[in-house]
Amino acid sequence: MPRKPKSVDTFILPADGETHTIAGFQPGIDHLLFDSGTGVYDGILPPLGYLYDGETFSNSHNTASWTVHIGDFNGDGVLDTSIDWSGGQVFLPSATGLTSADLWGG
Ligand SMILES: [Ca+2]
Repeated sequence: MPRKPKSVDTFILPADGETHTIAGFQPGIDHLLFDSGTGVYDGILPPLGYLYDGETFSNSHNTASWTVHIGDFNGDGVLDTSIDWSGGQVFLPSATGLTSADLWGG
C-alpha cells in the first residue's frame, strides 16, 4: 500500500506564556512559526545545523530567546523535543532532529 503523501504544516506559536503540544510534528517538513509580538521577523537564522539539548539562541534584536531541551519527557521511551522561549513553551512528543530550518519567526 503506498504511503500517503505527508502534508506540510506550519504551527503558529503566539507569545502567550502557554505550553503548546504538537503531536506528529515532522522535522524537515513542518515548521514552527514563533510570533514574539515584538515586530521582529528575522527567520531565527542562528543556530545552524541540528538543535541540541541545552542550546540557547536569540533573535537578531535580542527581543526573544529560546532554549532547546531533548529527552524523554513523557516517559514513553522515545526522545522528545521541548523548546522554552520567552513567549512560552512548545512540546513536540517523539520528535527529534529539528534544525534551524524548521523554525520561523522571531
Ligand atoms: Ca517521549
